[in-house]
Amino acid sequence: MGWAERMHALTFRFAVPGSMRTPDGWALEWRGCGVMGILNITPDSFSDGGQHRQLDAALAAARAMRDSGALMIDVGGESTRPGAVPVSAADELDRILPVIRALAAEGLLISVDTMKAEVAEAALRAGAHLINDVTALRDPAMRQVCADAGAPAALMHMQGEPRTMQQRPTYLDVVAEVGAFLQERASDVLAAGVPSVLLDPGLGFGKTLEHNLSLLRATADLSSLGHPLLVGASRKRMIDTLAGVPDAADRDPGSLALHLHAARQGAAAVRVHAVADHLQALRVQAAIDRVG
Ligand code: HH2
Repeated sequence: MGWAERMHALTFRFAVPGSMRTPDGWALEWRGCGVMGILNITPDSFSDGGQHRQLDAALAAARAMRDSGALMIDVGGESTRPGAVPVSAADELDRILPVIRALAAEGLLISVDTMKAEVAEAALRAGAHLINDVTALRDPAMRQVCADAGAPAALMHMQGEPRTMQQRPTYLDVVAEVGAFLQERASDVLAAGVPSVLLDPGLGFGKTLEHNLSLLRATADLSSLGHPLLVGASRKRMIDTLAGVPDAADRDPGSLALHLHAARQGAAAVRVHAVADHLQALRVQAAIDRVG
């Protein structure tokens, strides 16, 4: 079976848009590589910072992603770019809650990009369905929030912390270390009662260009760890390093190249800014690669 026919699933303990009832809860299933649309409600995100501060602008962007065929929308209220300044839980919630409430009322599938248990709990209560945590639920309170709500989590690998992570990333074997970390986190989180997980190698999070390329080349292995793999290369600095594109907003062609590679190697989803462009390219690539 080719990548475009491969089925992926996340399980929830509550009904979410597009899910089916199963004996243990609800399952969201999709075929091929889904697209998670990025919606940052921040002044300082490296690519779309400041664009969605008005509620109307945020909702219009999310609806356009949904209409293009996004699997889910990833709402974030705190930038994790290298050197980002942390924000309080109260400020993060002020930014994201109105957006989550409005999108949930419109039936969109919503993930929330946060590192804070307090934010995750309030976001799930406001109608979000999944938590995307770049610290992989290492905070026991985060695990508890997801387990209590019956919400899945995206677990991302990061070496160090956002403020300093790009200073001197070092690994003996980046693919083995990231793979082992993701497996260990998945076991821990599932044992705590979280219903299902996405795994994410965390491109650019405490990684040099060579580390990122090694991980991308190993997408097929990382996609075989027993959980759907999420890959996020959208507009990241590695594209500037590889192709000389200093302005993040101009990096969609490079993002597409990296994400098509990831999709063809079995990634279950890609986290992207340019949702319509990605769906167009994925559909064309799927047609070429379809077997039988
Ligand atoms: N990358 C960013 C943020 N969250 N989550 C996952 N699971 N994987 C990623 O690769 C990832 C992530 C950074 O990108 P962005 O949200 O565009 O920028 P910022 O952190 O500056 O808001």
